[in-house]
Amino acid sequence: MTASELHPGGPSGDSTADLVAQELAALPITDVHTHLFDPAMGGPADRLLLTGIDELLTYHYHLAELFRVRRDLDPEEFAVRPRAAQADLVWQELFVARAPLSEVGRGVCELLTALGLDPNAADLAEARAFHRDTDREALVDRVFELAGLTEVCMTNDPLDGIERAAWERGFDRDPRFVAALRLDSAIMNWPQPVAGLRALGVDVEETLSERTVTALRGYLVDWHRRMDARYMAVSLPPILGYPDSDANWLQLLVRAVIPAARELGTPLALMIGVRRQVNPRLGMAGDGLGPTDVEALERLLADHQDVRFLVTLLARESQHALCVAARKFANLTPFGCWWFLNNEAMVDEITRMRLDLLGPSFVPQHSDARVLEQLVFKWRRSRRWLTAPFAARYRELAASGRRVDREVVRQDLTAMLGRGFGGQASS
Ligand code: HDL
Ligand code: ZN
Repeated sequence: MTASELHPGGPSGDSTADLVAQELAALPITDVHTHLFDPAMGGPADRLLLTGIDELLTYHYHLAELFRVRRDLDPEEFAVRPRAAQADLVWQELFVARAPLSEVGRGVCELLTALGLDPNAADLAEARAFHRDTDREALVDRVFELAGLTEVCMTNDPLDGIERAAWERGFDRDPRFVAALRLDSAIMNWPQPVAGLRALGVDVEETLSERTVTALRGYLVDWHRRMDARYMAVSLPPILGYPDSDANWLQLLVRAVIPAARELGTPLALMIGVRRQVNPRLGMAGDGLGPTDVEALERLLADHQDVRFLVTLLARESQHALCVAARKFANLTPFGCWWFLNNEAMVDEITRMRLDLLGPSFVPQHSDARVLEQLVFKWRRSRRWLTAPFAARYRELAASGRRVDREVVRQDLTAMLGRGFGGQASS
């Protein structure tokens, strides 16, 4: 990717800003969190690696917007329509009848143009023909090249039967798709996970006994090793409540998950702030957010300073406290502008805050992509949005007399957006 592709307006005339834009454009990036899958695991029919315009337009970000402009629609009735019919209606309502002004709407238009398709099309015939006529491996190659990515981290759940079948069948790994062991299904809403875990031979019981804790820790260690995972991750409600809360998931996090992370020497990603199903009628689009008790996170970090935590918070109002906590605890690496924060204003605000408080020791962004082609617009836009805060800081540094050259910029950006997840030594 070149800076001129990213910044159609051409060079800014500021040599430092242009240097940052060029290095960001050319940087091979590790995407630390996505919901994509190795192509060898399966495709749309298995609900694994999703591709194509119908999957793109039925992404839950678009559906939330559709129901706003079509309050007559019954989301439950809409959800059982054929996926192509859903996509047709999204295209008509959000892209034809009105301008797709939202972040994800503009993103799809940028994607279509990057793929040589017409964002002004009256219908989806051209986009569907392109998807039909494009070999999937070739599409993966094209998308990674257009997005400027080295690798993406998946979200892997052994308790998902379809995904587990792929692991049990075995497949030739594509090194561009890195495993990340996701824990929600194993520790949230206990004792719901018990039946699924026991079906896998994990000797847990309904009580949070030592037997349960030991068996769960063994499950995590075994599957992390089996997947050759890069880290473990879990999404959590806004309030941690540590250490006083008696929430089952907190007990399991402290007694089983953190010891497993320590045993594996692997980072633990905490994605905090989700209020699940604020509006259940909207399905995956029905989740909301809440501010996080960062002081409880600080206590968790303080009690486990030998474990490395990658943390992203969903509430804008919690971001400053997260940066301050990261100044107190080197085992905390803030990452990404997650979900409702993945837009120009929030990325700019949060990145400037992080650079000022932390220097180049955090992970600026991840995509959260659910459909392969989303990587193209999510990463082209993120690079554009990251250019201004980084350029401003390097420009000020240069103006102070400190040398700023291509090597130092490349080194910093690689540490932050490369395999090292923020440039700190792994735990
Ligand atoms: O829990 C998560 O990983 C979130 O990213 C959810 O999957 C959410 O639905 C999402 O896709 N956000 O972008
Ligand atoms: Zn996600």
